[in-house]
Amino acid sequence: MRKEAGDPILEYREGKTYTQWVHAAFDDTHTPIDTSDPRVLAWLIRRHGLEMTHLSRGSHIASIFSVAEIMAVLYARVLHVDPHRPDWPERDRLILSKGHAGAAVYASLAERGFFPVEALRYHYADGSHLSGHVSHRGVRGVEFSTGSLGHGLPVGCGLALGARMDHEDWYTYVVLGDGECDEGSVWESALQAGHFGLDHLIAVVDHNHMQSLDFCENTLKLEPFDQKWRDFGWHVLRVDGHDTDALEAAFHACKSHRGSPSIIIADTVKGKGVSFMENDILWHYRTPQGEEYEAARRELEAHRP
Ligand SMILES: Cc1ncc(C[n+]2csc(CCOP(=O)(O)OP(=O)(O)O)c2C)c(N)n1
Ligand SMILES: [Mg+2]
Repeated sequence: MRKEAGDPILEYREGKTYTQWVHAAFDDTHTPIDTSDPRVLAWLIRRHGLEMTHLSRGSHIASIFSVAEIMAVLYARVLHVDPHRPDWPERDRLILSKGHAGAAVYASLAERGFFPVEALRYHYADGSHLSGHVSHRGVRGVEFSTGSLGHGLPVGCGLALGARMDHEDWYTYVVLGDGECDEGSVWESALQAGHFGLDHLIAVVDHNHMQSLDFCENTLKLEPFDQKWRDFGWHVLRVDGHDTDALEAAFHACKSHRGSPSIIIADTVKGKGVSFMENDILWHYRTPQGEEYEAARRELEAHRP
């Protein structure tokens, strides 16, 4: 989180701090913000995702929006983590394997007290620890750097296997993209986790049916997706990935399941929350600027929980 005053981002913000700017842009004067409510946290993830990609001229806003409820339920309701002791040995481990949506992790960690929200203004900035893809270097609460797709599940398997060998009771959570499941390493680790019956490993697929610049169906078919995981020995649940109650119930069901690893296939909409970004290939890489930024901001404001 290095980077000091005088950088172009601060000048772009007309001298306002990030926090002042966001509070003014979204008129926070009337509504108390309770980050332990997953619907509120998901909304905060979206608004930071918008601000962070706007400020940095960064990409992947649609990927951030599609995973917002998944991350919010994890950070608000499921993970046993402590912002004051990010290295607490008995904590649960979370890996966002679709690391291009890193802003969703940074926003969650900041809003849950791991580091100041103000630090979010350094996302993507030269010299900043808050790199565009998730980085654990210098960022409290991040377990593992990702961005090169296909690495989160193999590492998650290793963590879960290690925990079992040490007779530890904590859980490992891995969040994957559906396009990411084209990677062979995902299926190698799926096979391994099934073989070892790693019931403290819980994966989630953000199943938005899109990857980069096309639909998954046109790129590499995944169906029958649920059945493939079952065939690899996994306990499979399927939920609406924007329904925070359904997600929370699914996580609890996975935690109490024994004998095999669990996966939640969460059906989502890429770009969820801003109508003109939803299911539009363009918004994988496009950065929100000008009238598009303003329109997105107004839509999010109108749907404040
Ligand atoms: C190994 C690897 N290959 C290619 C890329 C480039 N890339 C970044 S995002 C992306 C699409 C990912 O699609 P998906 O996993 O479905 O994530 P979504 O953005 O839809 O949530 C690709 C191919 C990458 N980051 N890593
Ligand atoms: Mg996808």
